[in-house]
Amino acid sequence: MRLQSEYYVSLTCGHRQLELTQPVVMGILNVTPDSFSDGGRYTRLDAALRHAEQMLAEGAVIIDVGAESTRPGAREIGVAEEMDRLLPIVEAIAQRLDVIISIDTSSPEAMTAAAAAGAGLINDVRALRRPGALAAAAASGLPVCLMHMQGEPTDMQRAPRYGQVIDDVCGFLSERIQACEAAGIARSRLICDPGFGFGKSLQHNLQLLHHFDALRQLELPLLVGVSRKSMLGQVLDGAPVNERQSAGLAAMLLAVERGARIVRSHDVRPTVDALALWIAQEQSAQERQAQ
Ligand code: 7PM
Repeated sequence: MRLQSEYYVSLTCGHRQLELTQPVVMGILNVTPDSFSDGGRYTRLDAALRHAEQMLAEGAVIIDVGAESTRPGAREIGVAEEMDRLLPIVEAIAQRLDVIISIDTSSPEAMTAAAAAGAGLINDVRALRRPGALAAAAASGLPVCLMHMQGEPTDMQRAPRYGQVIDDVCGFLSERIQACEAAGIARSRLICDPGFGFGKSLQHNLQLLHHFDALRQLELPLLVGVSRKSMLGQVLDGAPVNERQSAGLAAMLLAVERGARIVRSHDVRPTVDALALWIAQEQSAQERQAQ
């Protein structure tokens, strides 16, 4: 197995470069909604900064900041509220930390404002399907992660259906890649993600994991997000979120073995450690081959 020289291995994220010659970790920053934060704006910002700082120290290369809840069945929050939560945090991290900031958003207004505030990557679970999103992402100049989702978070887990899940997901992503290119977003700016848990049954998720290597035909860097997801709980006979870490690491590593190069995770340190093992065995094999 060689490193994926057939893919674009370096993306320009604003004034930072994302090198994907080895798998990297995207740490998930939880942005607490106002209602759950007792100390108000400053406390919330301070907590977010500390969390970002810790993930950076643990080896995260990207920090993913999301304010809109994509939780199955969640209510949709307005753009104003989303920007209100997102922008101060993006600004604060950009000013203080040497890290690529990813924004988990579908709204064109948030993309434009976050890019101006110092974000380096757009992560859209709706793959730029909202009106104006293609144009906003194109104008930002930033790379974009296109994720597959069937339905909307409010109803996506009701009765997900596919012909062949891997073919349907690949077909959808191909169509979105074409839409991006038509809108002036070069292929060299794109990342793809099958969207584990987004309009998928357990069987769909397991098939996607097993056939993750089929996504390589897209010839773009691949992102995997399985951290703490309910598919892990289902495999573990209903294990709660705080007992899913080991299974999450196993799923992550299977995806990496099959081609994933960005790993989205809540648990940065354990993910970095698991990847260190994968990277070491990969390099060992390459050195032997070079001899
Ligand atoms: C509740 C349930 C809260 C699920 C949050 C979620 C992905 C993502 C999310 C992913 C990419 C989560 C999800 N998941 N972006 N945003 N890929 N690119 O589990 O898998 O974090 S939100």
